[in-house]
Amino acid sequence: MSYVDEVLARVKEKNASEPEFLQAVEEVLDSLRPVIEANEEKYRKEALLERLTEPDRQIKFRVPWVDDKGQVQVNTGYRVQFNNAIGPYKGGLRLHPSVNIGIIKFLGFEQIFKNSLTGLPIGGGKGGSDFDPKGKSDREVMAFCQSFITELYKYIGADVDVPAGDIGTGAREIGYMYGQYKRITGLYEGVLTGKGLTFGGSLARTEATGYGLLYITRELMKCHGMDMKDKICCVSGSGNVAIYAAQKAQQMGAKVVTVSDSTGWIYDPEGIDVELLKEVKEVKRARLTEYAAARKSAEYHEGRGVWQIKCDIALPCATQNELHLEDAKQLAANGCKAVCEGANMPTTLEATKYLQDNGVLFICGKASNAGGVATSALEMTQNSERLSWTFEEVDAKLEQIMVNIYHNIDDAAKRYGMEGNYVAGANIAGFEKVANAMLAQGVC
Ligand code: NDP
Ligand code: 2IT
Repeated sequence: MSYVDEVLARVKEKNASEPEFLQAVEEVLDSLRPVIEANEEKYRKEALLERLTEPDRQIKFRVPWVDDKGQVQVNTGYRVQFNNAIGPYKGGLRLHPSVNIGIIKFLGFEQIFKNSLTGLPIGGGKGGSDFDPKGKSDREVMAFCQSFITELYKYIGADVDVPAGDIGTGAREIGYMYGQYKRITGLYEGVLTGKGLTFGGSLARTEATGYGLLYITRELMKCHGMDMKDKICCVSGSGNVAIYAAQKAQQMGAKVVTVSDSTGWIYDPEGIDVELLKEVKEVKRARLTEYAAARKSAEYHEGRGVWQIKCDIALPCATQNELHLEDAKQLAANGCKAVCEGANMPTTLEATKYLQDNGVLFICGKASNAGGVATSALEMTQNSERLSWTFEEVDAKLEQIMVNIYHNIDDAAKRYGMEGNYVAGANIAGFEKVANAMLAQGVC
């Protein structure tokens, strides 16, 4: 049995109840086959893949807090510190009722390769809780965040592990967490990213994931003889990533005709009104029905359905496994030219394969959504040097990082005879640096 198959079998046996983690590992190890085969004996002796697929540590804790009725609530908190071969653990905190250890492990595992692709010195980690911020008052969210950090502060630090936002965690939550960390430790340090601009946050971090997604998409299109002008884009989600992806796509001359949330989706043939969307989602924290109510050209549909709409470019920006095989078939049949992931692992393995086999350009999230964490690393740099850069400076660095990622993953795929397979390219390019660092640091 090949070394990859041996490790895959072992990982499946050990983590049988964690389907998302297994999906992420399978995708990565499958595409690393040619790299591993070229060094099979050495890597097996070093147990490189076993070490890579086993987190450095998993922290799980109780998060008690008091709701507005005086009732004590209890959630579960997690932080998975996966790999720090190339830098301190870095990755977001997800607050969503679906959070469990398998979800956090899949996200932490992906983060290792994504962070490596940024070219910046950050390792992989992820955390979160099954707390649902929806419908909670600001005071309840603060109570939760303070309790969460009262335990997590022991394990994080500017040179140790630097959490940030993800689903359900935005500027409000990071602010409450930062305040509590500072209060307990007395330290004013860059321990979290995505902070407010008055206390160490970086300009352009809010926009970075969505903007970065469009910078890499434009480079992909350009390298295939196409531009963004007048391209029809379908975006899913309507949170941080989706909003700024839609904004940058429109700035590039494309037309974004859909967005979605967990209850329904919007088709707006005249193009999404991003300012209205921001008002509904960022200010009012309301449902998309409010967007439809305020805009004549918009149709609201219950359930899921954005991938039925004919488009040139599809940008899944909501959550994992939201683009299925039947969606991939519909997109390809509608002449979609490119799918670039804004979310983490939004496309199922079968859907990815179908797109790749049917001539649809496909960039996986660990490459195409890396702009968020890359800009977090730029926030860390600014915090360390106690300076803040202009929006233009950060944005220009972000764009360069995304263009570099495209060329690195393209080159890596070509080196192994898989031209155009950007999934393999991303996994290989991300892996090479981490593997070299792990081997150089000895058995640890
Ligand atoms: P937000 O919480 O800001 O927005 C999430 C959006 O996705 C909302 O519209 C939400 O709808 C929808 N959504 C969430 N869960 C589900 C679900 N189970 N089914 C259907 N819709 C769902 O999160 P972000 O925009 O920050 O994150 C979106 C994706 O991008 C995630 O995969 C995240 O991991 C990834 N990502 C985020 C980065 C960042 O910097 N924020 C960086 C890189 C990747 P509703 O409001 O109804 O829940
Ligand atoms: O998935 C991700 O890359 C993020 N949620 C951002 C992580 C970060 O540390 O900025």
